[in-house]
Amino acid sequence: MKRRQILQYAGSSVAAIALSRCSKVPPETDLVGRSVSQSGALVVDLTAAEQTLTISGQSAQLLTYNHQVPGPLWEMQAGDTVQVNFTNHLADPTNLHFHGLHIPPTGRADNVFLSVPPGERQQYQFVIPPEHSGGLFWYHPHHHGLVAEQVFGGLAGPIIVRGAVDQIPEIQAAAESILVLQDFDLSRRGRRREPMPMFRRWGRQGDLITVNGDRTPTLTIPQGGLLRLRLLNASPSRIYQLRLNDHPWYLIGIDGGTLPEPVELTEDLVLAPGNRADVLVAGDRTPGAYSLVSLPYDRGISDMMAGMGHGTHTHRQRAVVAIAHLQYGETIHTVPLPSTLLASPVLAPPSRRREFVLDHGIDGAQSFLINGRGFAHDRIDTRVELGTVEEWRIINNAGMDHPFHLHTNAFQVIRRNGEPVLLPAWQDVVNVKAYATVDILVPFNDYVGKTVYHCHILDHEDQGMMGIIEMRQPNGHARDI
Ligand SMILES: [Cu+2]
Repeated sequence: MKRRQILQYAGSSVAAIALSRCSKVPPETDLVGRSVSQSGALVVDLTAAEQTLTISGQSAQLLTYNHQVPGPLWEMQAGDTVQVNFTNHLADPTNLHFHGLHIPPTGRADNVFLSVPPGERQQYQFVIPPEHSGGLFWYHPHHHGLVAEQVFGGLAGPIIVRGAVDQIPEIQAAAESILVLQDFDLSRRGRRREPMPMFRRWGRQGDLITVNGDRTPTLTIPQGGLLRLRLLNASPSRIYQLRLNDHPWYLIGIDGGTLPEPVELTEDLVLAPGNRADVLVAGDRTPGAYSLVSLPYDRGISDMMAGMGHGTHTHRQRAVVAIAHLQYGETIHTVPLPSTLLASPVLAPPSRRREFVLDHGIDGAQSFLINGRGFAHDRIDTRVELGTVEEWRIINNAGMDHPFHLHTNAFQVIRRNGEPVLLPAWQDVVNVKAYATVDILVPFNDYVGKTVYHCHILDHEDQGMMGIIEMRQPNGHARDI
């Protein structure tokens, strides 16, 4: 990857472009690999191919979108029409999932049941609803059985939807950086290493952590202004525990949703695979340099490995990794923290409650289970009616974290281990820690058809921790809980 490409997200300020008349914005705003919708439409070509490129200063043979890792940023407005002309130049079949977008799960939209064979093309097309939440989303392969391998090869790209949150004046005036976190396991010659069987089972991880395909970018906090950090965990298994040393930061949204008000992060920010975080850093402290670091997070794998005679974590897995350096820069625009953000829509009472029990079975292709069953293409596990709200209890009966992800409809996390969540966020991935329980409210709106819910440790998904949900028009039968 060229340096110019690496810098396309970090250090460049997307929102600051609009303020260029009064700011010191890097002149290069038309960035390589960034596509912005025009006149309500975004049309992009996207090709997946294996390629040798430079990542984090070393040569690596990776799986790329349009010859880069991560893939190009797509930026669109709520209400836009999107067309992706996709070509598969990989050696295996693949497809695309538009993670977090509230769009149809059928046809040529967010249809994970499509398969694009090697050498073939597939055109994807959908409309982002006008009321769609503004947020950071992403695209990645979702071909069952190959998902972990392809995402671990590098296939992931960020999507920005501009919506109501982006109209908040303070947010509009903030500088903005998008940070795509990935990890890789490369040989000295830059080849992707085959994961050890234990890592393939419990979730592959690599020691090389990259941010937008590079290592530890330097970001600028405008003095007296705001830096909006938008983080995406695009790793297949790694859970990041992030800390901004010696400087406050404020969460304004998780995944594709926005909180009612900024919340100071008094604990570390934990991002499971697929999670995003929208965070503000206010430049109101002593100007200086601050570091955003990733701390070791044990998702239960060390116990699993030790229990199976594979020892504990290696030294490198215990290391604290610098994700980004933040330094104060010139005042672009004096901007205070916004006091309020967006009110959360009020949900109807749930019409049905369900339980989803996550557990491990015996070794084999279907050893990760939901409600005792591994994934089957031809079985509908859950049927829901459009226009209803359901309350789901996700129960993790295993000694390892399982981040639960639902396609098409975001949900609100209302309880953890029976304790109410004070400021329920809208999210599409919720990490359910070992032996923990999480309750969520899911409104099923707008779209009928089949889609999936699954663990976002992608090896677990590939090994069966996924179910099919069918959303149908109401059949007229009332249901009590
Ligand atoms: Cu899992």
